[in-house]
Order: sequence, then structure tokens, then C-alpha cells
Amino acid sequence: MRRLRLLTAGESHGPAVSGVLEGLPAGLRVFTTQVNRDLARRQHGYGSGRRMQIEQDRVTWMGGLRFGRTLGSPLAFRIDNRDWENWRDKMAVEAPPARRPKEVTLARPGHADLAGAIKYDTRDMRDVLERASARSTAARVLAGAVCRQLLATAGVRLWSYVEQLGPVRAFADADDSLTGVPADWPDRDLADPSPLRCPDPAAEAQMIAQVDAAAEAGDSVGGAFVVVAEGLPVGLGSAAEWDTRLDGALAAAMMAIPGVKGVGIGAGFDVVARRGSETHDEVDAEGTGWARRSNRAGGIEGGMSNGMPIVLRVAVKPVSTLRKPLESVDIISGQPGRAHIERSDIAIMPRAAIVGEGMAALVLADALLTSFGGDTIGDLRAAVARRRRRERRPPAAVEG
Ligand code: EPS
Repeated sequence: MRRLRLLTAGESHGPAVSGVLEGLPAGLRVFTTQVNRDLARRQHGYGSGRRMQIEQDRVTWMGGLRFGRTLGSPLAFRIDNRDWENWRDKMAVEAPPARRPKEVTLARPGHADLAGAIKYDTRDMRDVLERASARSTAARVLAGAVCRQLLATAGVRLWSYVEQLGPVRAFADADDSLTGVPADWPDRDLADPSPLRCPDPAAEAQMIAQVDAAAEAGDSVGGAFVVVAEGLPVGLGSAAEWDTRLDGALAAAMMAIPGVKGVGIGAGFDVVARRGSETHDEVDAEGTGWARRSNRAGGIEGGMSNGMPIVLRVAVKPVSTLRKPLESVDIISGQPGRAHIERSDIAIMPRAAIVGEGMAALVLADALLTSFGGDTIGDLRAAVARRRRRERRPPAAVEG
């Protein structure tokens, strides 16, 4: 990222997760209710564990805002962990050896436990798993919620849905499942979502059965979510250098979400078997803009936004903490044993999708500021408006 920097801190069962977002222009109106609404959206979803009933994430601003607007200074924030009350002893900042809890020594396959224990040379994998926990994504969603408000000033909006859970796919018969999402699907406008945030009710009922079956078996399930960003100016990102490409930045941000194993943009991995004529999006002379007959590119050509919706498909592995644990080895004794059981979710798909929205908002806000800069939100708006004018087809070519 070139204009924005996000640093986050905090352990899952520590006092808080916190962060600093630096690089926002001055004068952006930040609505705290909208930030809290995004935090609540991340906590919703069928298949979530008991922790989500304990936490009710709310932002506490620590710097960077005055009378509801950014000052141009770093935006600092905190989300208190309610569960901290129950973990004060186990997560104490200071404690004599005699008062320390039993170490976690049986690594969960798929989690950060074993690699982290070797890396940090610890005998207690809690030192590692606390920070590797998806709790840290609350801070990312918070930063993303602010970025979403910045993007809205440029006419950009983001939404997401769960496309697949285990073997069940939404709109299974459609060439592109996105075309099946009803235009009035409530989550597009951030209204109350369905239990799994899936806009295909028949598929969702089967997905719920998959979650129940996994829970019954002491197991977990993964899936895929889709994030869509609409209304972007043309030309965010660039083809000029490997690390200025928008697709590269978005893919990196998605891959950095805990549990993510794959990212596709537009047709994604489907391009493998297609010919060029079935892959690219023909340009149409329609109205005053540059219309496309399809969006297989997923809104990005040559590393730049092309004005069509950006469509990201993200594959998420099943949660690695299992109630019926897999086989592992004790890091102290070297003896085989069943992996450590930590309270956990069965399925994280609806929540992961919200994290995906937040991360996409962060990267797109950075790309917007990189292209259009400015010290104030007014500077940014003016530069975006200039680009919007350039996006029109030359008058001579417009019919009538
Ligand atoms: C997590 C395990 C669960 C999840 C947690 C991530 O927490 P706990 O061990 O406290 O029950 O609820 O996610 C969050 C707390 C959150 O806010 O997303 C894990 O092992 O990664």
C-alpha cells in the first residue's frame, strides 16, 4: 500500500485489539454508527462459536477525529475484549512462574501453533495462537469500515455474499453465480442478512444442514465468498510495475485473511480451460460510457480498474480447531497425542466475507488515494470528478 498504513495489535483474549490507520485525508466524515455496524456484521453468522455471544464489538476512538471528521493525523482505535475478564490470569502481562497456567503443547494441524512455536522458541503455544486468532480481523474490519466511508465519497460501494459452503454452491446452474443475486438482496444495502449471508435461499438451507452435520461430527467446514466493489473510477492501480497492480494488491490482501487458501478475480481459475474469445469482455458503444458485454475480467485489466464491478472469489479452508481433534505430537515430550481443543467456530464463511469486504475497502481506498491524493477530502473529490469526466467517450463518437 502506498498512501495508507494499517498497524494492528492485540491478542484474542487480551484486554483489547487496537490499531492505527495512517494516511487518511483531513475532513472525512466518519460515522461511528456505521463503523459499529460493520463490526457487528463481522460477528453475525450461523456456525459461529460461543465467543460471539460474549463479544459485542464497539470502537473506542483514541486519536485522529474531531467533531466527527478526520484531522489528517493517524486514526487510532481500540475494541475492548469483553472475554478479557475471564482470561485475566491466563493472559496476565506479569505473573510469577508459579501462577502461570498449564502450557498448550499439542499443536493443531492447520493452525499457526507448530510453526510459531519453533519460530518464537516457546514451550507454550498460547504465545502464538492468541495473535494468530481471527480475533485480529476485528481491527481490519474497523479500518475497512472507515475506508468504505472514504470510498463512498467517490461513489464506490462494496458488498459480499457466501457463494459456497462445503460442497453446496449457490446458484449452482448459473454460468456466473453473481448474475443470480437478486438486485434487491438485502445485504447489498447492508440491511439484515440471512443466516449464512447467502442470497440463494434453497442453497442456504442445504448449507445450514452442512454446518449442523459438521458440528454433529465434531468437525468443521470451509467454502467460498464473493466480494464485489462497484462504482470505481477507471484506472486505479497501474500496469507500470509489479507492485502497483491492483489485482496483485487485492489478491495479497485476501490471502492475508486467516484461513484463506485461494483467490480468483472475475472468471478466476475458470480461465484455464477457456479460449480467448470466451474469456475477454467485448466493448460496446452504448450511451456516453464504455460499456462491456460481460465482466469475466472481474473489473480489472492490465492491473487497473476498468470501470466494471471488481469481483473477487475467495476460497476458505475449514477451521483448524476441531472438537474431534486430529493426531499431533506434544512439543515438549515428543509423544503423539490428539491436538489441543480450543473453543472455536464450526464455519466462518459469513464472517470471513465481511473481513474480505474490509480488506478490499482498505486496498481500494489506498489505490484511490494513490491515484487522486490530496490533503483534504475536497481535494480528493475534485480529482475524482476530473477522472470521471475523462471516462466519457469522445462526444463525436456518441450517437445522436
Ligand atoms: C478463534 C477462536 C474463537 C473465535 C475467534 C477466533 O475464539 P475463542 O477461542 O475465544 O472462542 O471466536 O474469533 C474471535 C474471537 C473473533 O472476534 O473473530 C481462533 O481460534 O482463531
